Amino acid sequence: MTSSKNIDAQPTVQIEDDRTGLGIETLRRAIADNLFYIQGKFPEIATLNDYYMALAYTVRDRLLQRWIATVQTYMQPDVKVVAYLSAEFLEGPHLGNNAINLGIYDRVKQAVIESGLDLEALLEQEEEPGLGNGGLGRLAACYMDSLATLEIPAIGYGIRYEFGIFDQEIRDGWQAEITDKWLQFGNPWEIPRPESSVLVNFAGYTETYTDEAGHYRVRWVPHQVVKGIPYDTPILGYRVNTANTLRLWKAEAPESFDFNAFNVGNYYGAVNQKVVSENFTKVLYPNDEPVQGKQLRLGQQYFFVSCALQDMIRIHLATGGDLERFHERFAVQLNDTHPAIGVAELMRLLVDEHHLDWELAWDVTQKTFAYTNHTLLPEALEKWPLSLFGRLLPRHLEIVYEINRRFLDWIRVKYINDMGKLSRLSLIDESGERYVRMAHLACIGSHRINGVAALHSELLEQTVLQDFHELWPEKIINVTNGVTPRRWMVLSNPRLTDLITRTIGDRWIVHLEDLKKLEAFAADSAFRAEWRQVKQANKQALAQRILDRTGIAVNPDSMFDIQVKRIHEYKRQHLNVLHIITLYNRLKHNLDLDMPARTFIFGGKAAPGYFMAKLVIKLITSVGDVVNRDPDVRDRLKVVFLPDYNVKNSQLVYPSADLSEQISTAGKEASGTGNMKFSLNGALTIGTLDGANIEIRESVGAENFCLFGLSVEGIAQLQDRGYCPRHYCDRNPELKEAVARIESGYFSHGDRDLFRPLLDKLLDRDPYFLLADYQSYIECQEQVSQAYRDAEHWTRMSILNTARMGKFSSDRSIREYAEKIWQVQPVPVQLQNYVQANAVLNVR
Ligand code: 26Q
Repeated sequence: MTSSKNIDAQPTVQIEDDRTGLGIETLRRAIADNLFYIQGKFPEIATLNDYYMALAYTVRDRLLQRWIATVQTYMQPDVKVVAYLSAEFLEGPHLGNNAINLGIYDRVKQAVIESGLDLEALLEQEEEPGLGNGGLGRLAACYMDSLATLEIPAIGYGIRYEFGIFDQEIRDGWQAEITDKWLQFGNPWEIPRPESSVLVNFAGYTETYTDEAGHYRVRWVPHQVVKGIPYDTPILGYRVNTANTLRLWKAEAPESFDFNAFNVGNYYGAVNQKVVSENFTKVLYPNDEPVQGKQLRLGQQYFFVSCALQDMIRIHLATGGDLERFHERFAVQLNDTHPAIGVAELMRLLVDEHHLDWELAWDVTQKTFAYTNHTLLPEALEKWPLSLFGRLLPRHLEIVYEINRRFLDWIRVKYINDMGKLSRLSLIDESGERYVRMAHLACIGSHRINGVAALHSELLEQTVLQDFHELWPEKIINVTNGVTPRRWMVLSNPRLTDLITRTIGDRWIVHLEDLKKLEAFAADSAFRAEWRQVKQANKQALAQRILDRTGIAVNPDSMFDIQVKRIHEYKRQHLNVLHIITLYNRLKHNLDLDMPARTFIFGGKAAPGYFMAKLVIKLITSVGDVVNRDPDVRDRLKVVFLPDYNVKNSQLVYPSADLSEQISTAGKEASGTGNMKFSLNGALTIGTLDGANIEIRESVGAENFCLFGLSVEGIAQLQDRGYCPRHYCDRNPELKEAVARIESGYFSHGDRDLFRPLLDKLLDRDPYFLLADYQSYIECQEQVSQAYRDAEHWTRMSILNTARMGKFSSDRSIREYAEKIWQVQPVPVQLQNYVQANAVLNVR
């Protein structure tokens, strides 16, 4: 040991700990160390994936002290915690995001270089957890990021699907689905917590009994018991100590249940039981609307919701809480109706398991839950056949009946003799086969209901939730969706991030309204030139990716006109195709036509059973095959379908768009969030008055937004007058020609039947009003082309789009939820020095 005199004489040299130190050399050493001790590899035989894992563990190590300090902080009984219940969390890759939020991205990059590697290549290795279908799942992920960044105590509860959303390949122009094996090389971001497992019951029957105190009670005798094991992933906030937990549940068989007690001697039966149990978390349903009558789906929902509520009750009791005050400890948000069974489950836990009185339990339940609605489409409202529901969850059906009985008793008094009201408000749909209406359960069991954009919330009040709105005029509110600028700008658009930060500083990353300061620079031609250079570089990167993935060479000087989202008829990808064919026809008629070159880029998955959506993909690829090869077109049009649109790919897409297609039928898209990501990254929007488009247009200014199409009212009027799509076709020569081009087999090697179902539907019914909006869309696209010719003007509009998108940060959304719904406050986390603490432990 050196003498104390000696230490005092030397300048202090901070020796960095290998697991927490943030210096470049320490990071480099830690990567080498993890390669050896975790992957069990040395450089000569290590794969790129080994290095990715070594780096991921290096970054994870640096999260852990924050994570543990956060969990400790939330153990304080007076801390109120948000529990975000969602059947989907579409997180996307973690490595880059964590490095950014930790503030070590550049040092990590350098350490990787000094290890003889390339960070881009390592980031590319990460398999993204695709545990969601689209907007709803991605929103949950953005909200987790904002909750942590705002230092709001939160836990995300969901399902650890073994197979997430399928990978998409395009074969012969059609979608093919490939199983998503995201866990095959291990997941460095999760930690299993088997010690916190819980049991979940299914099926069987209920019986009544009288307890020792003489109370009449109900006991559920299940036919099946499944064990839920939590897997935790830290969600770090931006430059704060808060690392909240995403707790996803995996289903397993409880060994003791079958192997010992029940199935003695029946080894194969027990093994089968294990397989059956694990099914609950095997695979994500790849539909973004309900599939009728799939018992396993209801089982998944109940499984994770029961795990979550049991977990919360355990935490509450373990930290000295009292169940009468459960709602003061947890604010539970229902992400759509998928977790709505939680209302009945909390009642069951409070009444049956913890012996609270019904009235008290109901009061606690209503104060605990709030419900977010994400759709107006009547076919997308979740309902479960009563028989199926009662078979799987016999006790919950009784509880639903009891909630309904009490609720309808009250309605009967309130609206005397109004049978319509009763049947419309009832938890049970009795118009034909009987169903449990999950939205009604969510509405009745919650103290707040919210829509996800201003128009959507208004329409909720006027349509699907009209009776509830009359009943509780204060209960429905709006919280417009938002997106996290950390992933959707800082991580995915480093060039623009750098330009903006050099110009206005970096406060905008956590106060997005600061982007307003860019407005002044829209008039600065040097700034505009830099802005254009950034867009150009981003387009080159996407062009390279398109070449790699599709073999199609696109020109980065052409306008990148992009539509990426799930494939749905209401989103109208085929309206975009009608525009492409119209331009193609014009070119064929006039080979010298002067028009700015466009590259049309599509991306998105179709639900595997959604025939029409799959046909739309085939139409896009077929039109592309013809147009891209036609020498007459001379590179003025290119059509690309980018396969396997997911979070990772999308991070290359948003920054490189010139034009964002948000063209859903008015009244159908609840909000949209891709629309926000595009505009934030400086794309102009061509869009309808739908969802959040309306608010985006208000924010960026009508002069910087390309509006077309019928409004909700216009659609309703047309509907009432009697909409005849065929008339629109007959009276519009360009539309007629476009349709005829498809009909003739021009895009299908002469096969006139291939696209017949699509054309028939458009001409006979056209439920999404493509033909009614066609002319308006074409004229609007004409103006877009004209505007694009003036690069300076276009750049000005692009800058103003970014500058005025401050409202659409998910930080703003989360602040609104915190204030108007959850009543929660930020709780900053103090870092403790665990390295020192551990040293003390070692001595002991
Ligand atoms: C339900 C029951 C059974 C099987 C599947 C489902 C299911 C799964 C996913 C139903 C719906 C979804 C997803 C819906 C969704 O993503 N909605 C979108 O939510 C976004 C976030 O609020 C909005 O921006 C979009 O407008 C909305 O379409």
